[in-house]
Amino acid sequence: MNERLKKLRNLIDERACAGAFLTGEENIRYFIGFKGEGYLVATPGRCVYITDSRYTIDAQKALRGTETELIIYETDPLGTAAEQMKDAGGDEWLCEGATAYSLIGKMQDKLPGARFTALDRELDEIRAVKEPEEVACIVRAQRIAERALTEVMNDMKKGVTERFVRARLEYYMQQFGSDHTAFETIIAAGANGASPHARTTDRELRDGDFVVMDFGASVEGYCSDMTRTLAIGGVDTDREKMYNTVLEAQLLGIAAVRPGAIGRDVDAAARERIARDGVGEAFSHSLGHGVGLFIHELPVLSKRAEAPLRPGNVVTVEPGVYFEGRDGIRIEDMCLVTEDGHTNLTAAPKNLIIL
Ligand SMILES: [Mn+2]
Repeated sequence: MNERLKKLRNLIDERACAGAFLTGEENIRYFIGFKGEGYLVATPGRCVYITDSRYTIDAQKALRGTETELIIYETDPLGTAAEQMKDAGGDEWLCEGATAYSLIGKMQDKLPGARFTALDRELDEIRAVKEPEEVACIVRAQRIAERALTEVMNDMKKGVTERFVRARLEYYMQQFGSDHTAFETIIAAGANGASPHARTTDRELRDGDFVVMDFGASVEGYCSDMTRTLAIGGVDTDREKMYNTVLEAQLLGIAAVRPGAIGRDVDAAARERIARDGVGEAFSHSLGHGVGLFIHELPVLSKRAEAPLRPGNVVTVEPGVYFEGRDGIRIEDMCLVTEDGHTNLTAAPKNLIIL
C-alpha cells in the first residue's frame, strides 16, 4: 500500500472518522501522487479521486497501478463525491481548514448528518516527515538552483539591476529543469537587503553592495530554498566581519539539527552567536522552517517552537541580520534530519564571494 495513504488512513482511524474529504491540491498530490483540480475521498477501504475531463489522460496515467480510483464527473463534482461518501459508514469526516465554507454547506445538504473537522495541523505533521523519494525531489530542485547560481554569477556586475539578475537566475533554473520558481525570488542589493522579504526593484548593483539572493526551484512539486549573500566589488572589514558572524551563527544552527532537538533550541544556537556580537536585534525573524510541497511547512525553528525534530524533516537554517538604510546579510541551507544527526542538502559554497 502507498505509504502516504497509509498515514492518512492512520489519521482517519485515530480520529474514528468515516474518511477524509480533501480539496487542497498539494495535500491530494501528497497522498495520491497527482495534482489537479478535484476532490479526494479516502476511507479505510477505498480511495477515490474525482476530477473533470481536462485531467483524464494525465490522471489515468498517474493513477494507473495505484489503488486510487479515478472518477471523471460530468456536471456535479460535489454530488459525485457525496455519492462516494454516503456508504462509508459514518458521519464524521476530516477535511482541511481551507475548504470553502460554502462547499461544506452544500456537502451537508447532500449528506444530511455529515460533520466535517479540519485537521490541518495533523495533515501538516504527516507531510513534515519526508519519504526518501520526496527528499530526492528536493535535492534535485536544490541542485538546479545551485547550477543557476553558478551561472548567474557571470551576469552579476555593477550596473545591472536586481530585476535583471532575477530574470537571468529564473531563466537558468528553468533551463536546468525547474518547473517554476518555488516562491517569489528575492534579489536585494545594498539597503534593499535590509528588508528580510524585499521586493525586487530596478536598483543597480554598485561597488560595496551586499546582494541578498533567496531563491528556489521546483521539481515534481517539491521546493528548494536557499539564500546566499554575495558582495559586489568588495566590502570593508566591518561588513566582512558581519558576514562571518552570520555564517558562524548558521553553522552553529546547522550543528544543532538532529532528531529530538527542540526547534527553539536550534534557533537559540544560531541566535546566541549573533547576540554575542551585540547585534541580536538585527536578527529579526525565526531561524528556519520545513520545506516540501509547500515552501513553508512544519517543523518551525523559532523562539517559540516547542516540537522536537524528527528523522525525515527537511528544515532551512537561515539566520540573517538587517540594518535599515544600510544592508542585509542572510545565509540559508536546507538540512535533512537523519536518524543520528543531519545531512546538509545544500552544496553551494558559503565563504564570502566577491564579484
Ligand atoms: Mn527559507
